[in-house]
Amino acid sequence: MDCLFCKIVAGEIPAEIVHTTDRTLAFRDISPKAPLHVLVVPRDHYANAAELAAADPETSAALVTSAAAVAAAEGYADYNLVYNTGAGAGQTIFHTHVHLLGGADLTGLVG
Ligand code: IU
Repeated sequence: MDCLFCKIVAGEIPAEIVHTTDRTLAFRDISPKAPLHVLVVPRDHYANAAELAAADPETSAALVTSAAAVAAAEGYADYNLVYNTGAGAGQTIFHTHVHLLGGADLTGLVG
């Protein structure tokens, strides 16, 4: 399967990795949209967050705990987690990932 994030997980494509667990990998987004913008992905390939949650709820939860660990390590008590699902919602990489955003003001959008 030709999947960019599978290749990052496999170490075949470089990324600025900031956190790893046996289930997850977290790396800085190449085109950051906030002062802190990290992507957390499962090591195994699932197309989107719902598919991951249905197949492997422990790893789905691990994405959130990994994101929280990164936010804490980077000094962000407050942060946003965003899962784009489907091309119409802006998903461009179909290996599920949660965007960890710190220092972004999304309050007018969702709050
Ligand atoms: P999306 O939710 O599928 O749109 O998010 C994909 C993200 O992957 C997006 O924010 C890109 O900037 C990011 N990205 C990356 O970090 N490294 C890459 O080589 C590529 C995309 I291509």
